[in-house]
Amino acid sequence: MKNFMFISSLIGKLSPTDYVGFTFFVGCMAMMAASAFFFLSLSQFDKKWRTSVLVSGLITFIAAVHYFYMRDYWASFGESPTFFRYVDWVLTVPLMCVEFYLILKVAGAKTSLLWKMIIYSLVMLITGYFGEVVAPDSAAFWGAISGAAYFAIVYEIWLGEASKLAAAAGGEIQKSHKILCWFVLVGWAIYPLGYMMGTKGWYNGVIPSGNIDVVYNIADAINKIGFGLVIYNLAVKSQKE
Ligand SMILES: *C/C=C(C)/C=C/C=C(C)/C=C/C1=C(C)CCCC1(C)C
Repeated sequence: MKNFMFISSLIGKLSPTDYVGFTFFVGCMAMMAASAFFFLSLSQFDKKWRTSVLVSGLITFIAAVHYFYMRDYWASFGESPTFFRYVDWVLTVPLMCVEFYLILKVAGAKTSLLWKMIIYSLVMLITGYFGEVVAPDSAAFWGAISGAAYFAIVYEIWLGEASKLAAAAGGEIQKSHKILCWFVLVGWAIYPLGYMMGTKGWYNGVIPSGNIDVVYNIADAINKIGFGLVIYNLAVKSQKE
């Protein structure tokens, strides 16, 4: 009994009716399982594809560690772990941008594309953090800058240099690039919607706060694991050719 109480004081307890907590818990497991899958598959790929699949695994692994903390934070304080979410995003979103570069390298992508994408994503997340946490009174202002950086990423991959490189590469690479473009356009759009719903005077009455974490948790699973699987699939197919 003593041991049990010791453990439960270390690990926040989840109530069976806590659906937000449940999605944190499931998110944690899903991210861990996906990481194991990507890491254990590495030996089947040659050098050219190994890095891309490794990065897929790093993205879900970093998320798994954050989900472990976020689940506990939620269970202990009943609050949205906004800070941990942003730390997670600041590490994983630039890595997703790196994936675009890695698969386009065969078509001659230059490191300038890599840096451009990383900088856009950092601007998007840092200004978003300002609007959500540091200066919520000017959430609209920071949200607009963040949104502009988001559109810069969308432009780059749909119409800019990255899309031209994908067209030049053709075949499986072009097909996978297109799917990843959809992830960014549709899957990533959930986050700014959540931001607007959490901003007073906008739509914050639409979804009770707390439930927005359910939306983020489901979006994260799709965006991180799904994104990684597209790359895994591309690596498998390209290796066969
Ligand atoms: C795995 C996590 C992902 C893919 C997170 C993506 C996050 C975004 C695309 C966030 C975007 C935001 C805006 C475009 C404006 C408002 C502030 C943000 C940071 C929520």
